[in-house]
Amino acid sequence: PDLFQAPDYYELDELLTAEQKMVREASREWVKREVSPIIEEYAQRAAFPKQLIKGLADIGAFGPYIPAEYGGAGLDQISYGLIMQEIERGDSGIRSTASVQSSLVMYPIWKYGTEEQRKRFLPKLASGEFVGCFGLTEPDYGSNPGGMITNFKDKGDHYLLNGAKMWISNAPFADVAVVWAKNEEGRIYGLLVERGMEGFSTPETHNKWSLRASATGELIFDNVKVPKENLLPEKSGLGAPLGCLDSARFGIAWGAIGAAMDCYDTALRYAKERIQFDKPIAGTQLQQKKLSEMITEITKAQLLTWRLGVLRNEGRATSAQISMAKRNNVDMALTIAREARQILGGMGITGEYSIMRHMMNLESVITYEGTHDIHLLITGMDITGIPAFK
Ligand code: TGC
Ligand code: FAD
Repeated sequence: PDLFQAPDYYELDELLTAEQKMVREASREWVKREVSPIIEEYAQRAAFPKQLIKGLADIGAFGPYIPAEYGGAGLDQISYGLIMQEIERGDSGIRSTASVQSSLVMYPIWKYGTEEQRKRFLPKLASGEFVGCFGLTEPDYGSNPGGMITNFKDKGDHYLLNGAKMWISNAPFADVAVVWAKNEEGRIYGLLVERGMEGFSTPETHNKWSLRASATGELIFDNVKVPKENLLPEKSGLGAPLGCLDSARFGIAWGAIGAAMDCYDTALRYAKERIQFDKPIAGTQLQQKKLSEMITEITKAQLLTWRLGVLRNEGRATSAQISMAKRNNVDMALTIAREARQILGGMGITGEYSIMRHMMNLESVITYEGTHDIHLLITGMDITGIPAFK
């Protein structure tokens, strides 16, 4: 059984509304019931549990903040964050699917698309009938997506798309891909590329040690004819994909807390039960130091993220503030996962417990959506005014 108990050391529940708590409880119960019992087996087999798509839609994880008229849950940003926290408490790979669908596929269609595109795609994405993916990263352009080579040419009645994307979550089974490509003037636009279009293929990436329950793949475009009505017209330039990333990174800042909570809770329970030298290892100073530091860091991250949620609800959160939270919280979660694994001794390396899976997953989370280094450089640029990337 999943015995998870969420830590709330500073009684932060008092900062949440009744609706936010209700949304969180529904997600928490769903994770306990549907994710925890099966996730280890899927991760071991490196398979995505597709049967969870319907449940993700039911708890509002596909487009939590997208208005109800387009099928979204119409919730606030903190509710969105809490849903991501609970899902990642189960597994980062499942949270990835929700992040991509909500913030990287539904968000750009909602914000940069036409009314016709919104009506055509958003309700199906919200219900899970369609699954989407987001193609920004290329083999030679990861941290520096502005250098992308993927391009499209105007052929009169359609666009001709060529290029390749790499490391794309959900790619192997996505029905629709939001693809970022340059036009003949070098300006970046988003295009909706649909499965079945000739010249479009999505080979899966195998042999990952991380995010094994999430399917990752390439997007290959070999003279793909994209109908003109599939271009997202309302925003162009690198700021368009980066605006989506703001929303996804915000969700990941919350999600990482979920993974950290699960590791802490597991390690605390184990340490109280595990007897060595005739006493629980939780009674030793060394293990207490680890556990005390974990709950301190989780509490700090919870406060940071709650405040960021308030700012985002008010439309005031800056990209640099989001970067700070993503960077801090993912690093915090990875450090906790590594320490928690040690508390479990040999048991920590097995699939009997969730910790090693979280630890390996977080190695992707600390790299995608902007690496740990890139987010530090974003803070550096924000406080000094000088970009150190180039
Ligand atoms: P730079 O010159 O700074 O900016 C170019 C234009 O973009 C604007 N901008 C933003 N707009 C909205 N939101 C933001 N966060 C923005 N940041 C910048 C900026 O104002 C400018 O606009 P304009 O109108 O003047 O053109 O761009 P740069 O080339 O120097 O790069 C900046 C840098 C390094 C921060 C950026 O490239 C970056 O963030 N790189 C990291 C790449 C990244 O995060 N990739 C993620 C791929 S998606 C993914 O990983 C999904 S995983 C999903 C999952 O499974 O959960
Ligand atoms: P690089 O950019 O080559 O970086 C390599 C190292 O160099 C890093 O440590 C980096 O911090 C460092 N570095 C880079 N530039 C600088 C600099 N200026 N100064 C100092 N250090 C620097 N992308 C998508 O578009 N869509 C997805 O759905 C998606 N899903 C993913 C799923 C997984 C499992 C993974 C692993 C990745 C995914 N990505 C996705 C790609 C991800 O966003 C990139 O891996 C990430 O942006 C880093 O790019 P890169 O791997 O090319 O590393």
